[in-house]
Amino acid sequence: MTGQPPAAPGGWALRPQTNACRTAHDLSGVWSFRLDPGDEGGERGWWRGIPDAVPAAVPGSWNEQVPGARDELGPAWYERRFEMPPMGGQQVAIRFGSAVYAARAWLNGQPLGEHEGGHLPFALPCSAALATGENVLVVRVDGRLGRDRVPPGLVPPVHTHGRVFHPDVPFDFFPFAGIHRRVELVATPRHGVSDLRLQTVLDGGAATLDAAVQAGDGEVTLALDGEPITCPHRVERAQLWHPDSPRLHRLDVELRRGGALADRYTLRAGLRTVAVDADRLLLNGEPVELRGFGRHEDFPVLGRGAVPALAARDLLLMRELGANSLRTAHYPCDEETLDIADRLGLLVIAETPAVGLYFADADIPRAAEDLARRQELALRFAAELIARDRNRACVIAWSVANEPRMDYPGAAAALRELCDAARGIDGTRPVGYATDLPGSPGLEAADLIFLNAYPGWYTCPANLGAAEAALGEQLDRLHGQHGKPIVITEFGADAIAGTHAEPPSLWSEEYQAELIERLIRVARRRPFVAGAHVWAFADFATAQATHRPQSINFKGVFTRERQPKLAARRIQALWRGQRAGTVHDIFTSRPQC
Ligand code: BDP
Repeated sequence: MTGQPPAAPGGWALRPQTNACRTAHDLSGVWSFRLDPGDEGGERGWWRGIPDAVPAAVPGSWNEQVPGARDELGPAWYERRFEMPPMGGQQVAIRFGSAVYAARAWLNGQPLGEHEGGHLPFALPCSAALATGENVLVVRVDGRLGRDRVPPGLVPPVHTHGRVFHPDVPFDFFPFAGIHRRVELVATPRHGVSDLRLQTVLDGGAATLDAAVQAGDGEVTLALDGEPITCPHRVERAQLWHPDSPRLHRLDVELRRGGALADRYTLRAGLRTVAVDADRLLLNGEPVELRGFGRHEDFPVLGRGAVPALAARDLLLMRELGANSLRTAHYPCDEETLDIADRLGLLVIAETPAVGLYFADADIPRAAEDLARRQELALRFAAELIARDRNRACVIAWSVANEPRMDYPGAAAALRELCDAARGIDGTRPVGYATDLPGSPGLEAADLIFLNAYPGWYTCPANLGAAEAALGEQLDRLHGQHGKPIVITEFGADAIAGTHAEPPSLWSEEYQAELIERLIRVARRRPFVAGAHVWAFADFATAQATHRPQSINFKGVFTRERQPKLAARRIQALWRGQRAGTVHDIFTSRPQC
């Protein structure tokens, strides 16, 4: 065992689990809910319990769930009553997988604490407030937008490509709000195992696993697949984790005091390395081609509420299409999605919630303060994401932002600070940010280039030949300038399912399929292009705008309900090297995993 990792932000680094030493009691279910657009619940004492509430599900966004709440961003109040399960005198906390955007919680009228930032977990210690009988947990969730938040809202249109949405967001997805992921009552031993960091090094056919464990006093022991090990531990003829064979090992960490078991933590670990070597992205020392999608967490009624069935469906469909990769755009995904990716061998680019960053605010009061605060939050959220996901085999790169406005002074320095901070916390994965402005300064700070490009849609629309040429030229230029691997993190076209046109024209399934196929072929002709992610896996809800019919972004290869468009079978044929099957084949062929 080498070294103690520094404490994770918030102390929640280890995901809850239930075993002989730990308990995670799921509080998901039907909670009570009430909007508070006038923000008067605090004065009225709703933290003791909310009057006149309606039932609402957690996890779930309130916007499509509660009638009349679609465009309401809060604040809103949630209440959950529960009997205390046996907790055996351990330290207890309430752990939220994600509340968007800011949350404050009380237990039995006592304040527990607060957390800012969606899509990332936080744990609020609650031992002192817990009652032996019925407990009343109240949570105030504020999803309102602001220039001092990340992602920001209420941004002047000059920073949003002139696009105006209602609600007023500078990003292209609906600002769903609510308690989006599992809430758990978590009991852990005092002075137990508090963090764990794994690292693999390869040497010929062998892998060396190192583990840094942070724990209270006592003797720490490790076991790999049930066999005691000491770290660094060399595995001869290692079965490496890879999309073709996503082998996961069971790693048990035990802490003993005076011979007695004081704590245990179990992790599924994959042995694999990721590196950038000149203009190649290497997985286990070999060049890898990322074939995949950007994926939003979005489904009718649920909004962004996490449901593992949806994640399983989506990731299984990705594998069916021959994909081996996804980007969690534009925020960290649910942890159960990563469980599935680990098992299916999907290579994940994990993105922070820093979408829509901008670096100037002429004529706006508090502009400098807001800018400084956005950067502080972007740094904090990157650290929280890495603390959560750093032991994941499936996570192969960090994306510290999506489409920051790199054409402003100060942007390059801010992105350098973000990339350096991520690399400083985790030196085992490449770091980058997805950019639509690769000609602006900033990419020097990235280990690889994540390029968002829309030839054939936003540029040279309806001109397939020009789109191919434009992408090819852009890729060659970027390669010449930077000599780094390029992943095309977004490209594609909107297609309204059922709209057909021959010859292919904008908004038709044929145009989308043809454009995607042609651009993938352009990318594949260039060995320095480490992959392409189609935008997007499925159609998703946006705020209202004149350029978003039905408030939907139709760039999905599947509809919002997960029905395939023509592009799905064309992509499957390309990526699986088969004749184009029928759409029916996508659903009936045997899983490839
Ligand atoms: C890209 C954004 C993505 C949008 C996409 C689009 O990164 O969030 O959904 O454009 O316009 O620039 O479809």
